[in-house]
Amino acid sequence: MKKSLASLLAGIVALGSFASVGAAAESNDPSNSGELFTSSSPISLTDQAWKAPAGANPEDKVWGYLESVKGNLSLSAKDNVRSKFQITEQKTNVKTGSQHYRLSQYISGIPVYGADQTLHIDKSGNVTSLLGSVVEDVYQSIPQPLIQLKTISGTEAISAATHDATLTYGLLGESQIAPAAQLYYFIVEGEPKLAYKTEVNVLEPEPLRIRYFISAEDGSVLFKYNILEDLTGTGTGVNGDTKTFETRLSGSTYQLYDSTRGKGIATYTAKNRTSLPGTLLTSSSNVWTDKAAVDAHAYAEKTYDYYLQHFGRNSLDNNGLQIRSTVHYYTSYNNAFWNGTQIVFGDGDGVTFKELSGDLDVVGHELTHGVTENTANLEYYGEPGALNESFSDIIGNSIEGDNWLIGDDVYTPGVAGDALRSLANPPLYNQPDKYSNRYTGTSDNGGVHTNSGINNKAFYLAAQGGTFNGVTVTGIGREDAVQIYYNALVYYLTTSSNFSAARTAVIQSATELFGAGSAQVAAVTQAYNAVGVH
Ligand code: ASN
Ligand code: ZN
Ligand code: CA
Repeated sequence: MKKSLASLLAGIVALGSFASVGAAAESNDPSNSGELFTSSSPISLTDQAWKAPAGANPEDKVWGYLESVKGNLSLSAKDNVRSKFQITEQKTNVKTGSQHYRLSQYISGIPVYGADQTLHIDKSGNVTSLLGSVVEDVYQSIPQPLIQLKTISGTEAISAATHDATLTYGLLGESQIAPAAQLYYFIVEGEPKLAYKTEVNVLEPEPLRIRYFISAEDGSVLFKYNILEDLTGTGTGVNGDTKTFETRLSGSTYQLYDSTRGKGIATYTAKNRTSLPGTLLTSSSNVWTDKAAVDAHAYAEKTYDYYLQHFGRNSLDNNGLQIRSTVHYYTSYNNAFWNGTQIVFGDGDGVTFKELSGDLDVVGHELTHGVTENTANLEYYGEPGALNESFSDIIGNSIEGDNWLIGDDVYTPGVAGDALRSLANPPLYNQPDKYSNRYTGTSDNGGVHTNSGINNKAFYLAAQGGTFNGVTVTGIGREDAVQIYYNALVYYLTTSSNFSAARTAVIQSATELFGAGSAQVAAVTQAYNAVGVH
């Protein structure tokens, strides 16, 4: 059951106007609900005709004034205002000498949700205005026994909310605010109900701040909405470029969390330590200054979008898997990695690397490890390991799509034009570009970051074309090539695939996508011939 907040609060009347709560209340979008309590008519009771009896203290004035305007508050002559309202706050503005009161309407000692007021006494001691909302007269004739219908305790209401959120979002993490439940009269479609207001506030499985109104009669959910708002943040990345990305507002705190893609994209900081995922990044403004975090977040979004737009893939598992990144891992850490559940970025030592999230092909590389794990699951050792690395390079580099280099945007900040690896010319960075030159030792899991150059070169030749080792390849362009390689990774390759199996897989994939006699099949066949993989 889901009712609009408009209908829920329809029984509440703005002071003076006695009209409905206003245009904002028409909206079914719960994120607009904040307007409900500020959209009441302008100051309504500003008549200063009432004069306080001589010697009355300020609180007496509050009650005396309310008594005098009872008719405007939908109270009957026999009602005692002291039993219908309570003063909840009193503050004096030292600059003006005015006293400001906050009140709430009560029925049988229980506050009415949304029916609160402010009352103002100027420095001369005159009541100047009363603003806010009260419930209509008809709702005040609540049968006394309503409170007797209460069968649910506050603790049970909290459990009911937790249960409901768990059904929607899965197992919830630790509460960020100690759960509490307050009992109110809550107007549901004109009917006063006894309800608890409570909140589910967790960061896991995703940042949630859901406000619940739980029936005190039977524990059912009368109304709920997520207080968190989706917004677009801006920030400057590692290389000084300004960009936008999706964030969330929780209360007055912005979170580096994008709820608009799959099951979310969340960016954390390890605060230069090593526990993961660390702390969800937050900011008091939606302009973000943590450059490494800005890039990790924005590039995770770009990677998600690329997979969706180019391959129709919904995140790493094709089921919206939440993408988590942690920046500022350890100190001066010169690497980035996929740990089986999330990606992690070091800040670099400033000489070999700057913050590693500052390069889209690095982010795309690490996230592609997550795709591989969910598809071919190529063993991260020996030839399958080198293929695993190569597919991360190929797709990561194609997401950025501006050159054939890996890591050029974050590698050796003091040296211009170099990179970690090159798909076009692997030997430039000490990788083989043909099978006969492969590394056969045991370091780096049997050279996974070395022998990847062979498959990288085959991809490059298929895409770009060229004559290599006496073999001429007519290039088919990066887009066709990456479609073929992605399709091979997802459908053809297996845990133990070696280079020869990759050749077969890529040719079969090209045949599936473009046909047996196609230029694409010719290109990938010639490309593997050129790098000596048969
Ligand atoms: N950055 C490296 C990679 O993703 C980390 C590693 O050695 N696995 O390949
Ligand atoms: Zn890798
Ligand atoms: Ca790059």
